[in-house]
Amino acid sequence: MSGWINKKRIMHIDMDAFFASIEQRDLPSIKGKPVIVGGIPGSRGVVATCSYEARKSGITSGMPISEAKKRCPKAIFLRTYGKKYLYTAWQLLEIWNRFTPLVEPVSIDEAYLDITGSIGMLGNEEKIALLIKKEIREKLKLTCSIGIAPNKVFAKIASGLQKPDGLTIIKDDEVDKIIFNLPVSKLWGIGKKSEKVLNRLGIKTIGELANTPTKVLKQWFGINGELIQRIAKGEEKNKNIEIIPLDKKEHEKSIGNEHTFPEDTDSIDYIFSELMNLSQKTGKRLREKRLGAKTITLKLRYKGFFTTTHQKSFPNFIYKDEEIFFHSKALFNKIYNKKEKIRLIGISLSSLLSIFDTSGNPSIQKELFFYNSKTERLYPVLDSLKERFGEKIISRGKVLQYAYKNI
Ligand code: DCP
Ligand code: CA
Repeated sequence: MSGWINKKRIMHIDMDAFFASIEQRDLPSIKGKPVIVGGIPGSRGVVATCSYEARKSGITSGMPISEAKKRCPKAIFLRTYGKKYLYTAWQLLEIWNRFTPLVEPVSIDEAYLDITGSIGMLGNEEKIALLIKKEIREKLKLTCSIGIAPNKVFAKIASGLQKPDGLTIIKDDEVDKIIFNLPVSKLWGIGKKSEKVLNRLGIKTIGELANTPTKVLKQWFGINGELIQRIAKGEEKNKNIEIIPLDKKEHEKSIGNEHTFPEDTDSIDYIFSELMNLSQKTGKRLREKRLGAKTITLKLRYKGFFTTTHQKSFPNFIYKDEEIFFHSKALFNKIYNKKEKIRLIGISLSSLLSIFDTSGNPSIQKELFFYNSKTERLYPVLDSLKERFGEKIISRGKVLQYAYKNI
């Protein structure tokens, strides 16, 4: 197999039982005990995660708290504490960024690091992994599992092979022996359904999937057949398989929506209801792309086709529908010439920046606002954290900022 030999060394880091380990760290009396984070019995929540002690009772993420209580009555149940996990995620990013500039966080507790260029400077890859583990253990009192392989797909598989606190290194010439003998279910993107189909075709291992004629896979999976085979080969052709640091992620320059009224209007209620509609549409598109905006522009076209725009910029990023509506309304009030009817109204958001992608937990996803932790970028991060979480996190942020400057 030649597709995966790319001379790159990619590290995947995944924190162990992330939310639960943070809680155990902060409350030593629950260390070594089954801890379930997500809600307390009697609540209708689901398990966000649980400690490895609780996993022995078959508790999994997404399971209703009531079911978890049945399976493990002795467990300690805790509500999620999003801000704390967010802060820890931020501290992790600080650590990772010091080992290579090529860090791509993929969820609240996971990242890919391209360490190819760091190997010469910092020693061999095992040494780098052990240094990262040591730093996380000493500074954050947490453990992680690390996988190192020639590409992202195999590195992610590797980090999962020896959890918790694992380190699995797969050299180029070990891919056949280690990765290709694993079941296809270990592969990113292969769910239970696809696994069943593959098994029925006699394809049980990743190696068998990599070597199946593409034609056969296309027959069963359509265009996805080609994709899953490429993933099985760990090929780098797919752009998604390259490391994309947060500050290099490409996105549009602006996101906007316009509305032409069926009839020209000067009804403020009508105009504002359309403005709300546009705010929701624009906000949704912004959040889908995990972006925040620093500038909003309002466009008005009058009956006689005269068009005017006005914009406002903010020190912090906006991304909520209410924020977009509030600011577009203020712009409207400022520029609307009451003598003429309106033909078209539009909102555009620009100066966009990536909001960090998280675990899929919607409560955190809404709050998590994150990008590359280079020093100059810390200031807007601090501002946005302050706005959302108050002074407390900022005082901790300042400590971190100070620490960062002194590294
Ligand atoms: N999470 C969540 N809801 C889910 C899955 C995860 O809220 N359905 C949160 C809680 C986890 C964190 O995201 O602690 C990271 O998710 P992981 O899948 O990496 O799980 P853990 O880190 O908890 O455990 P593992 O040691 O298996 O990685
Ligand atoms: Ca994890």
